[in-house]
Amino acid sequence: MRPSAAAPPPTQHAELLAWVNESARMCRPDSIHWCDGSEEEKNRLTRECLASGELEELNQEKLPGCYYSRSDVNDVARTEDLTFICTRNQADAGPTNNWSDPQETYKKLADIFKDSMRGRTMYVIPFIMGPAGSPFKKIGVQITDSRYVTLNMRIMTRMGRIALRELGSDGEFTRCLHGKADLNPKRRFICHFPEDNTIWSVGSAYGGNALLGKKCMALRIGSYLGKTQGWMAEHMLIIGVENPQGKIHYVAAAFPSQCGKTNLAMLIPPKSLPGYKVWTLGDDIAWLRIGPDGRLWAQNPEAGFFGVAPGTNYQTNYNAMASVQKNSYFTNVLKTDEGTVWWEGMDNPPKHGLNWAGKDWTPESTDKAAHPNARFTAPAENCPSLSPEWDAPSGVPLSAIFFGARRARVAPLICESFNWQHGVFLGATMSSETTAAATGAVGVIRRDPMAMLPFIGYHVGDYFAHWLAMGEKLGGKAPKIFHVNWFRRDAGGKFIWPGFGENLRAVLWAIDRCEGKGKAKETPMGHVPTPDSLNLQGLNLSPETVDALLKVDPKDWTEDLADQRRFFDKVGDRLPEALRQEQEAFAKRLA
Ligand code: GTP
Ligand code: SPV
Ligand code: MN
Repeated sequence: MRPSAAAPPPTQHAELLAWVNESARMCRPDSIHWCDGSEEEKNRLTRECLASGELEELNQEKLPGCYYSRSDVNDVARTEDLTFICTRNQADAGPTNNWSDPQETYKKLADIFKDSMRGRTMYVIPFIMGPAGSPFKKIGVQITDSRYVTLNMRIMTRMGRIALRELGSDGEFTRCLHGKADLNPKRRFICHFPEDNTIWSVGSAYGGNALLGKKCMALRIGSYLGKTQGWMAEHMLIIGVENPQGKIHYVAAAFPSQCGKTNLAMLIPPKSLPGYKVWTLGDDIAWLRIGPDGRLWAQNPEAGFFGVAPGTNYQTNYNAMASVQKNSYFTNVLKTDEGTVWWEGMDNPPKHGLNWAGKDWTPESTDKAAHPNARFTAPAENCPSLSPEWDAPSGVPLSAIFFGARRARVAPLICESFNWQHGVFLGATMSSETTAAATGAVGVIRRDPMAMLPFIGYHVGDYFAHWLAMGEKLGGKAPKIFHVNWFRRDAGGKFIWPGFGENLRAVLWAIDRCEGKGKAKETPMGHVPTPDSLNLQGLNLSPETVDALLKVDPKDWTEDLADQRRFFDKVGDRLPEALRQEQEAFAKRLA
């Protein structure tokens, strides 16, 4: 018998105990384990995962503490079509979310959860989103029958005893119930009950569907709590940009999934920009609050990185590569014969390995080595560029907010909004090409307001209104808002901007603008840099390319405007009037 099976629950929290018991009566696990977050617990779970095949050991000399996992082939990305916001009133979920009735949904999912943990252990994972003691932090408790999920939660959140201590005997927590069930996509549902502070997720073990602290709690439930409590939960990285004189500006940036957040978060300045340094504070989620000084402060609620593997290498993202050299998990990449990992975009492919689907792979194979959404899970503390402020209880004050899209055409490299309200308009009308982070077609342009389309836990119109209301409160202390696009292509389909470390050049222009410097040209979309105001030293871009990068073509934007209007019509009568007015003003400037 396992020692933990008989251990008494390590909490007096009556509501928590009742909920765990109730969940156990439904799911019928063989045993219940309350996670304490200890090394001993990690080692035991790892041994069990190795025995069951949930994890495979990697070469412990080259990658100490690293393990490999292959997911079910049908369980490799977020499933937005199976993700629901379950509010009592259907209208409150808004036109961009799938909705289902809370009572019916609890019943439908209870049927799937019923007896689903027989033969398995139920892990109870108390966790904190945010540093212990921080005014930003929120507590969640995840129940899961997946050891892989438990081990990943251990990296992505502050979990175990520390969270129970913070919770006390009557603290509030988000109930996060997760079960693998049979991993059948037909019986897979990711359901949020914002009015009950509850998440039920069943049938998937994939990151965004199963590590419930992340997208489900920190964004969908978080955005709802933020709306009611006066703060914001956003799909944003956070960086500190230090200039050669040692002055640091903090910037948060919202880009859709697989559109460059982790890369910008870990940016290494190019050699031709000596003396600059970028500090990493977060790579996916930011919680934003107005501080006592009236400025907007940001904090990363997570404790690790769940990053995209393909495309990551020592040139494009040195800091990510350095972060995954120890105590990390790799999911759906290629495992080489010597027990290391490989994926598309890394140099020197191995002669042979087993690919993400477990098939023999050689460089001649037509199959992918790694799934396009293959991921690594790495502790934040592994990152060489991690900011000393990353877990500061109060967060960091923002100078600028970026909205960034992946667009082959139309959107310029960088554009500064005229003011907060216009910046909210730029965010609200963002569109971007879809990626492999979610199931469905890749490369299709879709409206993705604030990079939050799949993550807003309530009505999108109310969400826009909340952004505007936050701006009112911030007044003159609001960060400046910019729109960026690293992904413009030429007629042959090649990226015309080198991207990655070179993106710092656009960031530095934005910081210049925050300091009242930096020349700009007014366009219908906002202020774009004059070619001479961007530091392009050492880049070898032709003047034509620079023009193409900074171009705001009224013809292209008039086409885009038609689609924007359709989107605003879809938002319906909860669309703030101010955004309609911004749209009309934009139309006038274009004409
Ligand atoms: P999620 O974790 O899904 O939210 O993604 P993310 O926004 O953190 O994106 P990430 O930084 O992981 O980048 C996604 C893909 O885009 C990777 O394959 C990167 O190599 C690639 N990428 C990132 N930045 C750039 C860039 O500036 N230019 C180009 N061309 N590709 C980039
Ligand atoms: C994303 O899809 O935006 C991710 C990965 O960051 S997941 O955690 O699966 O949402
Ligand atoms: Mn993300």
